[in-house]
Amino acid sequence: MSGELDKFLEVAKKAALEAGKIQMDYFDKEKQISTKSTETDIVTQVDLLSQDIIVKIIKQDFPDHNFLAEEKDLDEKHNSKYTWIIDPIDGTVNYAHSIPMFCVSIGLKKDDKIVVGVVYVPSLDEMFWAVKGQGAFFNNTKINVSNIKKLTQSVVATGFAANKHLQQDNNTKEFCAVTNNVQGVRRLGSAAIDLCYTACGRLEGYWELLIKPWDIAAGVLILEEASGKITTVQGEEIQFQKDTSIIATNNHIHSKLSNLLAKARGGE
Ligand code: LIP
Repeated sequence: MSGELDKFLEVAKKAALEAGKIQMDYFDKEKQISTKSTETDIVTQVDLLSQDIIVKIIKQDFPDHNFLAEEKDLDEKHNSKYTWIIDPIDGTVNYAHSIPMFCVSIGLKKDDKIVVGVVYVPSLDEMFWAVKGQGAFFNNTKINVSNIKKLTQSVVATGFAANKHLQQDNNTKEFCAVTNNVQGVRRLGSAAIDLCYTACGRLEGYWELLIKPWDIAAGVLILEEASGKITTVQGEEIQFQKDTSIIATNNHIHSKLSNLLAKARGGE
C-alpha cells in the first residue's frame, strides 16, 4: 500500500473511531433534533458534533484538502485534487430513535475516483475499509461478496428519500416489485451499511433511487474492492458530485435486479 494512501486510511479510521465514541456517549441520551428540508429530514446535535471532530482530525494532517460533508452545507474547496466526502452519521433517523443501525462514512476522492473508504458502525464496533486496488476489509479480515446467483435466495436492501412523501418517483412500486421476487428486502436506514453488508456477503444487493454522495462514497469503494458491481438505475457509472440513483450488488444478481427495477419503472 503506498505510504500516502496508508496515511489517508489511518487518519480516516482515527476520525471515524473518535466520532463513533461521541455517538455512543450520547446514544441512550435525549437527542436535540432539528429539521432540514422537510419535517422528516432531521439532524441531531450529535451529527454536528461528529462532523466537527471528523473534519478537525482530518485537517490536522491535510489542511489543504477539499471537504464535502452532509451537515452545515460543508463544501470547502482548496483547489486540491483530494476531497473528503463525509457523512458523520449515516442513519440519522435510526440514531435519533436510538435504533443501533447507524455509521460514520468517510470517503476520499482523488480527482474523480474514490481511493479510500472507511465505514464504522459504532454500536457493533464494525470497521469496514478499503484502499483502491488493495481489497476490502471488515475488522482486518478481507471480505468478498456472496456467491448467491438466484433472486429467490437473495436478501437485498433499499431506502427512501427523506422527502419521499413529496416525490412521485418514490421507490414504492419498485419496493413492491422486488419484494415479490427475492428472499427478503431490508430497509436498514443507512446506505453505507447496506453497501458494506453487500460487500461482506450479508446482503446480495442494495438499490435506492435518490441518494447523496456522502451516503455512498466510502461504501461504493468498499463494495467495488469486494468484487461487487455498482451502477446507476440506468446502468451508468456513479458520479459523486451530485445526487444519484444506485444499484449495488454481488455482481451475480446485478442484471436480474436491474431488469426487475426497469420493469417496475415501466421499462426505463
Ligand atoms: C440516509 C441514507 C439512507 C436513506 C435515508 C437517509 P442519512 O442518510 O443512508 O439510505 O434511505 O433516507 O438519506 O440522512 O441518515 O445520512
